[in-house]
Amino acid sequence: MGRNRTFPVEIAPEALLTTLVADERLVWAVSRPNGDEKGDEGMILPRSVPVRRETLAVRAQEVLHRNDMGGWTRAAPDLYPHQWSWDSAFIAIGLAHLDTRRAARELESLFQHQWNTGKVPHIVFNPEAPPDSYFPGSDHWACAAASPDAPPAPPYTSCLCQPPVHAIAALRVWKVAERNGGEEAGAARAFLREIYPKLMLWHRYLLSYRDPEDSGLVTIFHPWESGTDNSPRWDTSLAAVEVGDLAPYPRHDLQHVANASQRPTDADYDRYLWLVKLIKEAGCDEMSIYRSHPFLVKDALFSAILVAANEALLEIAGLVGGRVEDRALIAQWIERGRRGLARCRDPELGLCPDYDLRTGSALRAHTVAGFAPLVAGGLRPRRLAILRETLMSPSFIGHPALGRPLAPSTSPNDPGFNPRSYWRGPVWPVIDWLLWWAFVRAGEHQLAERVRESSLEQIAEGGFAEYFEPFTGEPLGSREQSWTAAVALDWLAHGPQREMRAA
Ligand code: 9WN
Repeated sequence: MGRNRTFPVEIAPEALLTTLVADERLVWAVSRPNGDEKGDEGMILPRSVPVRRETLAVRAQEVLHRNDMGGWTRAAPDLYPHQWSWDSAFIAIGLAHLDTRRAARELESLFQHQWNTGKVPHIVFNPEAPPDSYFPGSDHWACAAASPDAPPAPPYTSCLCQPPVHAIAALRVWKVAERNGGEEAGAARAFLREIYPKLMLWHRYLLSYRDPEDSGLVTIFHPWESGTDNSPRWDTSLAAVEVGDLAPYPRHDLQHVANASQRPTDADYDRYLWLVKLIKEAGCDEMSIYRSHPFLVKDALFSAILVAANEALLEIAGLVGGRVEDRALIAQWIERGRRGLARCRDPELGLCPDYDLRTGSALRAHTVAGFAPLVAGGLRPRRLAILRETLMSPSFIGHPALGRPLAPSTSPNDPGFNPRSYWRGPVWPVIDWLLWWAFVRAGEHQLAERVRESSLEQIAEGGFAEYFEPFTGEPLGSREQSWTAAVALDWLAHGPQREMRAA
């Protein structure tokens, strides 16, 4: 991992426009003072200025360009100077519309650091990032390299993982390259052949080490593995974690946001670091962790993403001539995942909650992760209708005070809701991408279009922020977040007509 710049996205804006933007309409950017000292420097638009889709595409491309580290992309310039696993998958989805080879490279570089067990680490640390840029950084995780299953280090990796969006991204790269044809399609087919066994190993890891119960649901050991770190989903389970002696530690993350309230609290961080300490003490060994760890949770959204990723993997297996036994196995994984998600349904909530293995009880928070079965797909019409109804209800998109019809990460009716705090309320574009994509696959094109359109408006107005305040649309968290730019590019490449054709 070095800073060898090979990013070939110096495409002239005009070329980008013709290849990328499927929908030439305007979106409206409304500038509002947001009260944050730091504000968004990119957002210096006068009130109600129309932003052409082309301009938005060029700006998104520039964000990815600036965050490109040569073969991999940092999640954000200051707050996240390393390579994150599920961010990279979303980034590859966006990059596919700019350069399919570079998009493939994004995934290849991440999978170079796959563990022997098949685990794809949640962070690959950039050795060139300043030591005080992110905590816990590589030195904190260096011990993970002592595991016999760890990849050669440096670069060091964390020993956690994150939701497996990668097969979905790999298939997306292939589809764009196939449409472009010629040498690009040939290169993408070679990429699929190379990544397929690695994806197979990754999914096998999740379905064995992380589901020894054969439940179809993935066990996470840390809220960071969910990717929705401080969500009220984890409040009950985290409250039960008794934190022992912890050495003092820095909160570098707080330097990079306008206000500390946008990030997890110190009490959250104590628990995060205590869990990391226990995982390190267990030698990052899943069996030991399973025996004694105080945080063992079946994550519904992670499990649903795995189902959708297995569908993508099955298609990839067909394209690369994967073994018949492997294809049968992937098909079983999909069934197993769908059955597991069906079992965790909560008719009263209208959602699919997570499940605490330690207490044997459901974690009944009202969060967007409860729509996991939508993401997994393959729902019967009645079940789809219930989830759609819950999503459109005043608990989520139908809430009367929302600035835009986009799902807040936590329902404003949940006691843990906080509109400015990270995963406790703000709208996250990547989650909207997952919902949009689920609606497209389910043939719910009007809904899909509403999500796409509102998300693009939000980004045109607020920039490529990490997350947005759901009532005002104020950009929060990191600016120039790579995956926000990436999903914007994917949305721009999928105009409404194209979605209709996908039906
Ligand atoms: C911890 C990089 C990552 C995302 C996660 C998001 C946030 C890290 C942090 O940033 O988590 O992994 O330090 O807060 O919660 O989803 O992958 O963008």
